[in-house]
Amino acid sequence: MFSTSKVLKDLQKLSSTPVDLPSAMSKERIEKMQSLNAGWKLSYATERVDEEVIQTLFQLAHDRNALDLMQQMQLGKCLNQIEGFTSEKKSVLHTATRDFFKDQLSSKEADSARRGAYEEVEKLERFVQLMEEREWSDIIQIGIGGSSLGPKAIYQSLRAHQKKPVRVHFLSNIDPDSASKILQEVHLETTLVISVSKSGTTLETCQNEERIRNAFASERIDPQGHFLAVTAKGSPMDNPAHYLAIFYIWDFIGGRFSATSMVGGVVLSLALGFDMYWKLLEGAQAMDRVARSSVNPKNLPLMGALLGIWNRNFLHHASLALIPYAEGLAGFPAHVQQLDMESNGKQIDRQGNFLDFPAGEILFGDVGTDCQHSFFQFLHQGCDIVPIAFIGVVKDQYGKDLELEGTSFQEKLLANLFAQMIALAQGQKSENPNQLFLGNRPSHLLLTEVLDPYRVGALLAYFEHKIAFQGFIWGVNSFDQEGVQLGKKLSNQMMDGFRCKKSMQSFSSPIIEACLDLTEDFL
Ligand code: G6Q
Repeated sequence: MFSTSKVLKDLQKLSSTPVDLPSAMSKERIEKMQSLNAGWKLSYATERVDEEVIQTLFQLAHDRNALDLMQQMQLGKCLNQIEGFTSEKKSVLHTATRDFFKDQLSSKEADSARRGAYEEVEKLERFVQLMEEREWSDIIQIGIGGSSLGPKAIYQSLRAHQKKPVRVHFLSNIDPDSASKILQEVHLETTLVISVSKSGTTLETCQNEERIRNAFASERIDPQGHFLAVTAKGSPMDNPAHYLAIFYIWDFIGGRFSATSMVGGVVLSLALGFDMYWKLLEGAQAMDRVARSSVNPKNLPLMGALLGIWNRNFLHHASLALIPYAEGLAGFPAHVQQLDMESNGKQIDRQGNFLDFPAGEILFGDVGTDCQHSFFQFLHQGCDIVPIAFIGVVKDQYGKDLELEGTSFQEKLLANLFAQMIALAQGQKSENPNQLFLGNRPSHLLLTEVLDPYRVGALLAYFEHKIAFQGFIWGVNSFDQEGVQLGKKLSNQMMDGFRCKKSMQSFSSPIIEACLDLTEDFL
């Protein structure tokens, strides 16, 4: 197990005297503790680490075969499994959905996955050309979880580059108001609907598709030329009679890791253009190569993973705040929250043993500077220390920045970002306890030039690999999500309960009856 290794003892010893940031911060430290790759610079001078800690964390990565497992993952080895128990038993090949550029990986599994993925990409390119003739006012992507969050985050991050006037809506929730709101905004005559569900059975997606089809019917519009599907071959949704076109994804691509597959590809290509999607894939693949390259600071996702493990397991901080100082990245905290918490929110290792250390982290976030005016009080002076992953961008996206009082808005944004990092790290001495900042609140920064598809692709893959590395090092299976099943099962029983109530039948369980009775006073 993780906690019996020698390197763990070394790290535990080092963690008893972590770097004191208020005294350690210096120009040299900031200049030294940075690393640039795939368009992104990682600056980690404001983490409570020194060279010895970094080297020992690298030793941990070596001992836990992190790089080897990353290579095996990208080659298609079966890594999504719990040995000796019923589990998904699949390879994890989301990287094959973009392995079309330099230094392609070769194995039977990776080659066949890449071939299949490339066929879909070619089909999509042809389809987008055909669609050029049609003027869509609205696109609705119906899908939830992994079939929504990643594509939505990417779309938002690149919307500034959108040339066509089409409006894009993401419909995920079973809340009736979600569909009602979108239906109020769209012109159905010129609306294209993309239903995205790998399984083709997800309640929210199937019911929302039905709801939108009903809306077409009530306006007497033939839905035939309006609906596309993205699903797995042979799923209940794989029905050509229902859709203008169907694009495929595969079982070895986990939902939350599927943003670069057709799950994101169709909506991004139709809204932003195929070229943008292609560049996104190129950026993601550049980070895939970085992730399997070496154990050193150049491997940005590995560095991010190790810094997180240092904070989580040795400095005992359970949370991580993800704060992009970029409006375009507003959807990233929600997407990375799913990636991180669904992947590593696990209590057992890959052999089925209970962990004797905590894995995963509580991830939340929002864009700066807005959140400086909301939850940053807690981050500066709260009783718990919350490490922060900042994201910064040097140039604005729209090219319409304005200089006022000697600084541009972008400079003001960056000034705030740097100020937060330094304030959290260095703190402030004061006689007045209310104005005392203890400092030693760790953070790191991912910085890039501008949000373009290449860099957004690289950022997306950075988080995918950071989280996979942490899972490899903790020894958990980051690629399943059994934890969501129990709630699903019970919600089906609750729905049966509602049916029984309406038809005055008796309930199968008094607890279900009592839950449904909670609504009585409001009906
Ligand atoms: C992600 C999960 C989950 C999944 C949704 C949608 O890794 O598997 O969030 O993406 O439940 O599933 P479908 O695509 O099958 O509808």
